[in-house]
Amino acid sequence: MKQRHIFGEVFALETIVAGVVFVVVFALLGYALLRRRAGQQVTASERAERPRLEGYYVGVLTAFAVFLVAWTAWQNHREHQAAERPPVRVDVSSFQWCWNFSYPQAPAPRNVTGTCRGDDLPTLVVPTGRPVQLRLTSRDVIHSLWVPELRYKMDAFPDHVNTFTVTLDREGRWLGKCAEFCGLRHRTMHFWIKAVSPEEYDRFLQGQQSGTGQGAAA
Ligand SMILES: [Cu+2]
Repeated sequence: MKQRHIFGEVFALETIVAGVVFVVVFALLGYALLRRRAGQQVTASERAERPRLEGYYVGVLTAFAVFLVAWTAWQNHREHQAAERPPVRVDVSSFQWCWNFSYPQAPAPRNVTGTCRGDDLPTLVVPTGRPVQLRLTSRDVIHSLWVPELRYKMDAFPDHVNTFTVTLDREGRWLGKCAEFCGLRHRTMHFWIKAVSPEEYDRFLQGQQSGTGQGAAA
């Protein structure tokens, strides 16, 4: 899965950079502590400034920061690149405390929802190998759509539509959650995302196969 792969790269590189900075800072701290232990007859330097060294330090930090921001923005751009062909569109609406998925391209209006109580979780059905554009909004407070396995999370705001496109390259089913605290039953606000073959997806759109878990379909 492309987005999972890209986020994996971003996470790995940023972890390496953070790890190196951590080790360097602790090494310098340890060196300073050991070298300047109390009781040692070390004369303090009379020099109050080291402009050149400080200049290098600021330069290296700035270079790291600029690189990380630019690289992350580029990866984000890669991940959000426009699809070559018209995407499958799903309108995702979040509410306290569950989800609604509607499929405007279905021959007849197709809507999937649930109560998010117990096993009554709605299932977001998508085809494999085709770009899927999710249009995400909220009916009440801010929620956040999060699929940990796919490493994807995006906020859902009332009166605003956030759009993102994903392409899933294999069939499967993954648990999605709400990642923004939204009230009493926030912790049970789960859903399934299920990737099926394009043929099965077409059958689903035509209402020949529920594919909706226990969520209600209409
Ligand atoms: Cu929530």
